[in-house]
Amino acid sequence: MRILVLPLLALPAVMLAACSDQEAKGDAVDFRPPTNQNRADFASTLGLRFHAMDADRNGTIEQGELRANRVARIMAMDANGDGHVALGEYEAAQLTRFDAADKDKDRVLSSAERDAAGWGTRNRATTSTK
Ligand SMILES: [Ca+2]
Ligand SMILES: [Ca+2]
Repeated sequence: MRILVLPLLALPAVMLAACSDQEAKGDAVDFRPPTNQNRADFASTLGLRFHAMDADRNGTIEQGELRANRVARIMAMDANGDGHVALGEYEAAQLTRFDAADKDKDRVLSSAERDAAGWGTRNRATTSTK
């Protein structure tokens, strides 16, 4: 898994490094390299992201395991209201979120679609944390 994930994480860093000169001059402070994310790739990251949040490794996410800025968004995924977000609940909510953002229904999220949905930056930040 590490072999598959690292190039995906490294590519944006390489692209950002290539743009850093331009950013340093302040010409493109908000510039982010355009990227497309297909649904299967997105789905394949969900388990890792879920387990990264499950600090006590009990297989579910509880409110106390979340950073303050994530509590409302993640705990809203608790579909059965038991106070825990199970992997299945997390995956279902995230794929619903992906599909809602995928306006042209091609199962690929463009940067424009992520930005329009208001979660492009947040999604990249989530992916790049441990
Ligand atoms: Ca937990
Ligand atoms: Ca639950």
